[in-house]
Amino acid sequence: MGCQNSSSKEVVKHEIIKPVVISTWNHGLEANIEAWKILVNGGNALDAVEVGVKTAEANPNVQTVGLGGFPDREGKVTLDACIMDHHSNCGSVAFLQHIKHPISVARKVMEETPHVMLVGEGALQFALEQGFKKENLLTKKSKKAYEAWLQNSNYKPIINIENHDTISMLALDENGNLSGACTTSGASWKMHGRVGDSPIIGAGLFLDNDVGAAAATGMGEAMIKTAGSAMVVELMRHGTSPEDACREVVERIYTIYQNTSDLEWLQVGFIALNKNGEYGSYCLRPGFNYAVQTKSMENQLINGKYLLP
Ligand code: SD4
Repeated sequence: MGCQNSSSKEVVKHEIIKPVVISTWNHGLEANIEAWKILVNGGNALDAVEVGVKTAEANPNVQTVGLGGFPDREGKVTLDACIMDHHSNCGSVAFLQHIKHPISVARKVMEETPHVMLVGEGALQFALEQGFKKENLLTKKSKKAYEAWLQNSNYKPIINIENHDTISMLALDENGNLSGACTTSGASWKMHGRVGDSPIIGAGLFLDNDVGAAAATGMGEAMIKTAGSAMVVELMRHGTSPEDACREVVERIYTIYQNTSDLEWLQVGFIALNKNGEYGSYCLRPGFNYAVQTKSMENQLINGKYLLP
């Protein structure tokens, strides 16, 4: 009898759209192109996100990621990155100097060590042991910008400009597996030693292969205070759509900051991708965009919906 009851229930099956890749900001377009080459040939999401975000790390004109990143207030380029795969394996580096591809060091932390996170000198030592090359990441262009900033030494981020450009990427591969990557030189002119959300699993990036993935950009302190990316995934677990899940966490951040002076310059944005290949985004203020490519849609930029006018 019980069988009859259950068989009479309509089973709603979602068509799963895959592969899909989604990444933050304009440079997400170029990153998606490289990731897509892997995804469309049946490659895995982990390789796709690593290769994808490396384009921004290597590009000296992207001044908030990798080579050419804006330095901290002491003139040092310090990088944060993390990566996570469909088995919930993850690796992370923070406050890493002199290495152009922190995302690849993060992957090595994941694959070659019993740990999740290495920071500072220890992360650099590990990278060198793994064969990464020590380089000067402070380009002439970023040095000039730093010297101009030194004139006033005013630490007041400009929305969507100075804190613009962390690359976070999420991918769902042909096998239905998710991975994510996040890499940045962090908030420009930050205090020496400051670490943002980008290398922190749960804040800048999180995924659960049964549910979906989420990643962030913007003022990292806000994502850390809310465990932002983990919360987006948790909301999706309970059936919330990717966009609504991102919006709910942005609203929580707004609630925390609404009566503070920091609100004036605060920007945060999330991207999310669920197991069915549905994606979405939400940010605090206009100006945030992200790039998406799916099997049925060409690589393109989409403006994030926002909370405040
Ligand atoms: C940070 N979340 O270090 C990074 C900055 C960022 O787009 O995302 N910029 O706080």
